[in-house]
Amino acid sequence: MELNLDSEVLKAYGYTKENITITQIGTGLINRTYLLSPVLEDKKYILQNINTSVFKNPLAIANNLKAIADYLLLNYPKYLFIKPIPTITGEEMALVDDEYWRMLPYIPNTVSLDVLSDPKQAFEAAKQFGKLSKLLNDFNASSLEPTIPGFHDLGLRYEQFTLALNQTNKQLKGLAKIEIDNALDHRYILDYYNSYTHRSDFPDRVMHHDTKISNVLLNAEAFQGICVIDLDTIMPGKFISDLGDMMRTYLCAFSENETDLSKIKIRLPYFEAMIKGYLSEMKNILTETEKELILFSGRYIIYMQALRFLTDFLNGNIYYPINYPTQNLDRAKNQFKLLAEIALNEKELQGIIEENLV
Ligand code: GN1
Ligand code: MG
Repeated sequence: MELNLDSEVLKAYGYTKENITITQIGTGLINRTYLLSPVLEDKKYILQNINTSVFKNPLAIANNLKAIADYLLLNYPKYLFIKPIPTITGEEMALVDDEYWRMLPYIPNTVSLDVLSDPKQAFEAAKQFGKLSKLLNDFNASSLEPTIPGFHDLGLRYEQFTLALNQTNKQLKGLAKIEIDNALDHRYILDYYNSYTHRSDFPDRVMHHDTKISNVLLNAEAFQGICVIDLDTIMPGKFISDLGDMMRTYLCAFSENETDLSKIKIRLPYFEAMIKGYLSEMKNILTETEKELILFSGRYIIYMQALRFLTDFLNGNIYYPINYPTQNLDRAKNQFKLLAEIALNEKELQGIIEENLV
């Protein structure tokens, strides 16, 4: 496939279109990602265009990653942290026609999965995200800049939803009636969240903030976790962000794009594996308050994602790319179903958590 990639971007890294093969990869909704295979090298690289309408301050990403990479190199030199490769003039990113690009090493013999097909994968992924937070436990999280201000601030997401509700038109409101009621009915999740945010043993930690399975590289044969990727949203946050997004994306066999809601079910063995993997790294780090909030983390993130999809639908789909007009509404429906499944399985899920905390 011939890609419309400006040769100036390649030039910034010392390549030309003649000495490199380029393929577009990845399934993320936000950034565009390419695999570069230089003809004369064994190594391959990942080239990513940073979506600056989402990441309005790309320098914050570069600064955060540099600070974390330096810290990890000093304290845990064996840990594989994928940091950007500088341009030939030593910049952290290439700026071409007002667009920011960065290049990363491609890690050979690894795979990135779009769906989980074995609980072991949930264990390995959760372990990797837990490990990153554990190694950064003594790193000063507040020294990092939020790369998207208020990204996982449920209060802000709720506010954005009510704003969209007041500004939207009758037709969209009519179509979304059930989901709007659902969003309002679940407001207690926000109240519960607010009752915890100022507790002193609910600290800000370094969070990845996008822990879906495709953001973990696994060994291609044994599916062992190798490292985490997609580091743009590494910033301070509460531990419920990472664990919650794993619950949102690992527990059901079908993604947020599934429209047959009868398929939205929770797989307990995946939950158990995920909890075991995460706690294998974080059990001795989490505070008592955090331990209380393990199951809540799923509710918090699933509700927030439902609000975000619904808000975007009411706003006329300005954030998430869609394939058909009601896709964001369908995604919201899907997330509300998942939220209901958490409630339905609460006892079993809490039981698994408690078994693994002893
Ligand atoms: C976005 O682009 P992707 O898929 O990595 C979003 C996440 C959402 C996710 C839902 C920066 O992530 O917060 O959970 O879509 N990232 C941003 O699919 O908004
Ligand atoms: Mg992402």
